[in-house]
Amino acid sequence: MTRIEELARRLDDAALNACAIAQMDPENRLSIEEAYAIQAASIARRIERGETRVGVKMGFTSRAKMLQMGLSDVIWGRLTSRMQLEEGGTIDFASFVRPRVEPELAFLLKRPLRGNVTAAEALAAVEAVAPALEIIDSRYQDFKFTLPEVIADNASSSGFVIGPWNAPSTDVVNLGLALTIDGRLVQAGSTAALLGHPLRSLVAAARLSAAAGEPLQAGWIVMAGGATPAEWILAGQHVSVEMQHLGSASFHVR
Ligand code: 0L1
Ligand code: MG
Repeated sequence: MTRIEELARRLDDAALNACAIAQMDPENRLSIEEAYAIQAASIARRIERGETRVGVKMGFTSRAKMLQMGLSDVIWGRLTSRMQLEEGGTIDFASFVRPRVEPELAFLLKRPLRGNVTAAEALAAVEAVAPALEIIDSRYQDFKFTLPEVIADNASSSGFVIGPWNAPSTDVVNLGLALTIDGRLVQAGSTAALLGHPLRSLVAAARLSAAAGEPLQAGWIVMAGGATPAEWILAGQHVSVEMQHLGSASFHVR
């Protein structure tokens, strides 16, 4: 087993068993390329277990967060079938290390999208848009990680819930949204937080996935990124996002 495969195995086991692991690279020696190779190898293990690839998640899509992390680009992760949770369904708190939730916008693609595309080309590939929730769950102890470590850890992605699909003609540039937990407003924001325009996130997804040799496919979902800071979630809670014009998505935590 190569070092990349060994690190991928550690992360895969941590996600599978909801058991945190120590940082693998506290001195920040892993390159970004190695980090994505570890991510790819850990997702390959899931595919070997029968999961299918269903799309891409974008991370650090708010300019403020990017600057805070000293980044000049977004990061991305891979979505698999097992990560998609039923809308309005129940998730098991014990199946996560220490989960958080963020409100997102999701795109469904009707045709492949690869490389350097314009916003108009990206929009022309969109079948539908939906309000969504991403469950993020860093597999590292005490939620401490470097940038390569979080990339290797599939950009902390753990699950996602998609609300109703809407026509792609819906203007998504500045939709108000409210994240509530047990009916209490915990975050309010706008889809404009996503790189100033959510389509920029889809354009970045097309560029980064193609560069990795895995161009976006028809039928794939692209989670465009968190529109507000993430919130911790606990067993017993009901989590919901309501997005202007698009509807809502929710789940319970058992
Ligand atoms: O924006 C994202 O979805 C990436 C989150 C990765 C960092 C974290 O675990 O908060
Ligand atoms: Mg996210």
